[in-house]
Parts: sequence; C-alpha cells; structure tokens
Amino acid sequence: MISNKKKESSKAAILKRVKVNPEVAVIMGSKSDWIIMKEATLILKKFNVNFITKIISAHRTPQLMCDFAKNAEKKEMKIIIAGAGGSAHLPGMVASMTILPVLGVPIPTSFNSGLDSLLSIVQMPKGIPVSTFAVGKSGAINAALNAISILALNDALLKKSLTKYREDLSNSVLRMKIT
Ligand code: RP5
Repeated sequence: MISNKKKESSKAAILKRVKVNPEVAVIMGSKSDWIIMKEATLILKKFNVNFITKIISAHRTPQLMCDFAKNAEKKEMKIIIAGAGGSAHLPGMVASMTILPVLGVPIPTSFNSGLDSLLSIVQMPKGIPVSTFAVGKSGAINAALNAISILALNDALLKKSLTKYREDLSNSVLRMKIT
C-alpha cells in the first residue's frame, strides 16, 4: 500500500522528469526509416523520457552528421539511437565522433530483408562500439528499452517503471491460453 505522501512524491518526481532536457536523440537516415524508428519514440514517450528526433543522412548530409555527433554531448544528450538502412554506416560514423553510447537499429531493406544493414552496423572494428539490435521494429523497441535501462542506473523512478514493464510482460505470458 503506497501512502498518500509517497504517492505525491512519486507524482512530483514524474513531473520533474518530464521537464528535463531531451536525454535521448533518435536519428535516422531518411524519412522512410520513420515507420520503424517511430516504435522507439513510442516506448520513450511511454516512460516519460524526453527525446529529439532528427533525419541525418550519412551520405547525403555528412556535415550535419559530424556537427550533430560532435555537439550531442554539449547539448546534454546521454544516448543516441541511430537507425539506418542503405547508408548503414550512420551509427558507426556517429559513434566515432562522440563517446556517448550509440544504439544502432538496422532498417529493413529490399536486399535480404535488411541483413546488409545489420551486418554494416554490427561489424564495427574494435575500438568504436555500436550496440546493435534486431532488424526492424523489434530492434527499435529494444534500443529504446536499452536506453531506458541505461538512464535507469541513475533514476530510481525509471528503474521502477522498467521493473513494472517487465512484470507486465511476464503476466501477459502467464495469461496466455490455448483454446
Ligand atoms: C539510408 O538509405 C536510410 O537510412 C534509408 O534506410 C535508406 C533509403 O533512404 P531513402 O532513399 O528512402 O531516402 O540513408
């Protein structure tokens, strides 16, 4: 049973969290990637994590990519989620210009359903890591959840919400019935 006092303080903490600067940047190589990357933003919204979204193409706007990566930390970003398909070196290039964690989401492409995107992102040579997730929507969702678990290291409220999310997942399986 949560006391009224406790309820108020957790409500205040949620309001305070909503006001903080964006902590996560969700970038993608093209508007065509949005259908996948939107899934990451829906998860961030659900957990009240402030974020920005930006289209940055590694091959069509290389200068923008450099400016963004070099300034992300100064702008108080903590984590970058980067989705890319055809020009899938985007997450690796961004990671080479910042020490912030970069979480890469391979976007499905017409070639081998996005296996090329996956390999481009996952096969980083040693020294510059990009955490790489599944191709497509599952990857976008898991990248956001991973960003949340990183932020939760220093945020008790977020940790609580993530624990609840996991419990809900387990319960949804326990409720499954084969008729
Ligand atoms: C990459 O090339 C994007 O990440 C996208 O997945 C792919 C195709 O881009 P569009 O031709 O749809 O703009 O830069």
